[in-house]
Amino acid sequence: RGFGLSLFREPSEKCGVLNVTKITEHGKKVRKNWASTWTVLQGTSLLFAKGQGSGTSWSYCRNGSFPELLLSLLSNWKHSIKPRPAVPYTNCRRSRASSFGGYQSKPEFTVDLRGGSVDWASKEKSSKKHVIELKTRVGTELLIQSEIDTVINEWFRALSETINTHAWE
Ligand code: I3S
Repeated sequence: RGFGLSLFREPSEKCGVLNVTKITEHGKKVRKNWASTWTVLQGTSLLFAKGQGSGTSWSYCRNGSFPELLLSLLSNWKHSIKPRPAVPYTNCRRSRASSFGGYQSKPEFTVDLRGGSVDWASKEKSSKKHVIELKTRVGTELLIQSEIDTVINEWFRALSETINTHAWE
């Protein structure tokens, strides 16, 4: 099913710095811990970087530009969201994607988007603006946020597209 189409469809691939917190893990509520997190959408997986090491040049990354990173760091500082010790400028080019970018060998955690859902979070979920609520099939809920509306809108579109395309896999 859909094989013909998927042959011509580019696999999703997007990366950038987002503010992320888990709110539920395997159906159980967990304490929020917002952190600025290097995020990569690779196929049907969403990968989040461990705050260690520094990756390769990020000119490879289609979605993370230098001004975008600066803006996000400044805005996080303003909103007291702690930065990761080193933001990995991960290379998200498909040819190198398997290594999760340069020196970054392993993501901190990964979620499978298949069978998940994505929506804008209600005010009850977070007082922040531009918050995406992502629910996975296995009962993990994440909040994903950026102060930059164009950035978060693009992520919303990419996540929705991936989830809708692979809903029945
Ligand atoms: O939904 P909550 O619990 O009111 O979320 C806020 C808290 O997690 C707070 O941490 P402490 O309870 O440790 O003080 C965070 O600093 C806030 O950022 C959380 O709220 P927002 O609305 O920013 O997601």
